Amino acid sequence: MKQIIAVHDLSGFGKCSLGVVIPTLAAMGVRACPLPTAYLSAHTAFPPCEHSVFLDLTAQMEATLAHWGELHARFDGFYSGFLGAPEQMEILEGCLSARRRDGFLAMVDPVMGDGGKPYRTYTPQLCRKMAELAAHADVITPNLTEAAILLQEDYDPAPTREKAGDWLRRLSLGRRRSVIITGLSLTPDALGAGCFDRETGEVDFAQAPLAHGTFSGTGDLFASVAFGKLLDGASLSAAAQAAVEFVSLAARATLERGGDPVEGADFEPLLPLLAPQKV
Ligand code: PXL
Repeated sequence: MKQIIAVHDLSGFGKCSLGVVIPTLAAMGVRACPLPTAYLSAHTAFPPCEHSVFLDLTAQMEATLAHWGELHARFDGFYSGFLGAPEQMEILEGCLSARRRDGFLAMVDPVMGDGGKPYRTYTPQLCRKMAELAAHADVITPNLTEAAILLQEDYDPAPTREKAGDWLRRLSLGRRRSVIITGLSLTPDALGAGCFDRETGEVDFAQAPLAHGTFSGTGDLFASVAFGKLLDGASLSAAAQAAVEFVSLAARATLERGGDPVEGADFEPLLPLLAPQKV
């Protein structure tokens, strides 16, 4: 069974981050060992209140990695998302350089913002650190807001194919990493992703029916499915297509049930669709 390090926050309410990553990868036959960056009482799309909890887990991350080292735990990959503090970057850099070996897959979802704005807890310093961490990745999965931050460009909610292709190539840092930009819409009734595969040097687009609404956590759901597929040996464009279709299905099912998009997509009943094919 493949085993990976999953670096994200744990949010108590609102489906996102480790609450999405662990069950999704489990459904795909991958054991995700959580290395939580922070505990939040609810994700940041909910307004803060006097009781909101944000517990920075930087110190526990360092100790946890040391413990895993003593246990000689072996990992097939690393997937990081929401970071809790700039100091976590050095810890993760050390974690990656110590564990890299042939076949190890490092994916960084540079979670920083959405809708053209950084999330409430993301300072400019934390965004700079995220860009440094992403430089170590084999694959990155920014949304359009995060792509603009990484490239220091103005946010564009609807780039043309040509502009998206240019951003994808530039984000690959001269083919050092593959790139999937999420939240790209090529026609009014579709939403999906664009990808640049460092192996082939090709740009490709994956699209699926649009579900109207701003869903929390769908970037995490997308990245989890794409990562599971890549670990299973899928090409970048096949992984992106599978992820786009699964997120679209979960978002549409949520709307059909009258669910609230801010609470996230109801992906749980659909997880059996991700099960690896039995021979
Ligand atoms: O889905 C990205 C994400 C992860 N973790 C937390 C968030 C968000 C987006 O809002 O608030 C805590």
